[in-house]
Amino acid sequence: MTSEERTFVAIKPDGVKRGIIGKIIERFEDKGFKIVGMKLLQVTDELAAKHYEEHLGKPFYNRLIYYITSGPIVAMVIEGYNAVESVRHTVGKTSPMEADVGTIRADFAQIMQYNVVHASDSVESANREIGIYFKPEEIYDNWQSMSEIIAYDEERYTKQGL
Ligand code: FUP
Repeated sequence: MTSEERTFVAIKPDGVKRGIIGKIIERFEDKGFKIVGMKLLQVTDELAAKHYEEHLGKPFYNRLIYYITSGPIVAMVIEGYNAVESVRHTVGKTSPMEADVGTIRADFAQIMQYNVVHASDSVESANREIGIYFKPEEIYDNWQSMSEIIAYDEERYTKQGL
């Protein structure tokens, strides 16, 4: 069974600085996900601490905060079927060396410290992260994406016994 979900994605400062925002967004659009929120913003130390609170105290924490605040990010809310897992699959493993070829991290990054993109790892994290970066009125979902057209077709076919 699949379910409609929302997840939080960010193109990190290295992605913005390298000028590959368009290429990364293209991966999500090509997959058929629906982008319902998107903005360029500078992450403050306070915001970074909230986002990465689970990593507080880890050896890489300070560098992680330094990196995520080193320039603007593109924050997105993405909707789709099993969006959390599916987006993570599209993004690839944390380390670009281990990520499968064809994933964003494998194709655009070399090392874990600069892995270009963030994606929520659970529905709970997604809700928390969306809440940190977006106000409800900054999310626009009153339009039909391909996934919704697919869902509509699916419902129609099922009803018709096809
Ligand atoms: P992910 O969910 O794949 O983004 O990975 P994590 O939440 O485990 O880690 C968040 C970020 O911390 C990663 F994107 C990169 C960085 N990190 C390190 O720099 N070193 C580590 O050992 C683990 C993570």
